[in-house]
Amino acid sequence: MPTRRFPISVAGVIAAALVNIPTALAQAPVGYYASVDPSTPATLRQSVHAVIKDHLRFPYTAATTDTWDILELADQDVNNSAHIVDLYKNQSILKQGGGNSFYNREHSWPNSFGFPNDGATNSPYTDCHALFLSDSGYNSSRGNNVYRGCLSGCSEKVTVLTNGQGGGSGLYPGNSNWRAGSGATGSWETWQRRRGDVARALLYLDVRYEGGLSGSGNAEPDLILTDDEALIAASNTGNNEAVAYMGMRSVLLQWHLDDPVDERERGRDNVVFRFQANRNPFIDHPEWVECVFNNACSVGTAFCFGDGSGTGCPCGNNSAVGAQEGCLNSLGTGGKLTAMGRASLTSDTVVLAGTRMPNGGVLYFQGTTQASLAFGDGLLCVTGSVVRLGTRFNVLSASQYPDPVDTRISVQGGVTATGTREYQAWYRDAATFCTPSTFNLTNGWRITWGA
Ligand SMILES: [Ca+2]
Ligand SMILES: [Ca+2]
Repeated sequence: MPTRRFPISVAGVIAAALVNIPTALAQAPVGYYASVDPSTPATLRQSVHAVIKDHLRFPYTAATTDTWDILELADQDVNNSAHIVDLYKNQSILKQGGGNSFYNREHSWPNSFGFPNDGATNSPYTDCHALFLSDSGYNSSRGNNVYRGCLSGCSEKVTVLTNGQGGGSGLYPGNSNWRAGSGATGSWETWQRRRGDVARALLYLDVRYEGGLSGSGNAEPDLILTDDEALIAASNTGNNEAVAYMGMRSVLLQWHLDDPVDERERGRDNVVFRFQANRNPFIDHPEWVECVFNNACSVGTAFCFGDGSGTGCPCGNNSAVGAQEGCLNSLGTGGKLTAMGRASLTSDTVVLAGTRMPNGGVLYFQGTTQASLAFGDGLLCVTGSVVRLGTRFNVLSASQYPDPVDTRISVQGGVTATGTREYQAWYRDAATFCTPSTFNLTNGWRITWGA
């Protein structure tokens, strides 16, 4: 009977997947983002700001640990610890240990737009999440130009082939940077492998700096990304400002998608975290960009609820009507699956998030058909052609797939054409609860993949 064949095949996929549950590769410390509330753009922005504000500020230049020390580690050549690789030219250069004629410190958000006067209370000036070592000549060419694509009459600033990236010239856009004009009406188009890095640096600044006073009572600017050239131009006053603008916002959001987070950028974030004790949330959670900056805090739709509205739960363990979660588990909660990010096959940032489950093994999987069949202590909502995405271990009753180091869902799930896929999470539940089975499931979640 076909209705029986599907659960058995799914059970086989699940059993095979749980032979080895890998330990999650450490990125953010466990619990670092535990207080974050992703319900709405406002709650996510506010709660992320609360996590990353009041970082440990290091001086720009000093005999003690300063930004040179931090940046020479953050921008260290991954294949040569005696060298750095600069942001715009991508050249590997022997570390100089401080002021030199080869490279200097690039404020990706030009400090003249809002925070030009360095001082012990001016945190953005020395914030290493947004400072990069740059070839001095290229830094000078970038000047105060806003980040955006070449408008017209641009000059090329080529990259050097280093560690398999960069090199070549003459063909737009190639691996080159392109510049024209100056300031708010000018443009600097960062080359393709680093444009996501500068985008996420500026997205970080927008959320890190929200005005008001720091925990130690110092005034901080509210830094805001915009596409409004007049607002950007008006921010270049020569003084520290209460509110300042930079752009272009829409371009940076596209650059974030064009150049996904990679191991090098994660390593950079980890180095800065070691010193400043705050992280760039958009490196750890690229999917949050959709919520904070594009007002899209959910992607897809929930289905197959353990609330008795469809198939009843196996032992009457129905969850509350309207909760849109799975059947109740041994914690007395229903496992809940949601998703956030961009469901695009060319720039996939989707993350599946599971909550309200016991701390134990969990498997995120994909299928092609919606179902609603009693299975273990819950309901199987997803059948058809089933693909294992990844196994996790719930911590604080929650987990997600993918983590930053994992393969994207669309790739792992082999989604090669636009259309819908169905998702669910299977997790360990106590044998003494409900049926003798040791597992339960969340609600189902449908995602429609676009180009
Ligand atoms: Ca990059
Ligand atoms: Ca802000």
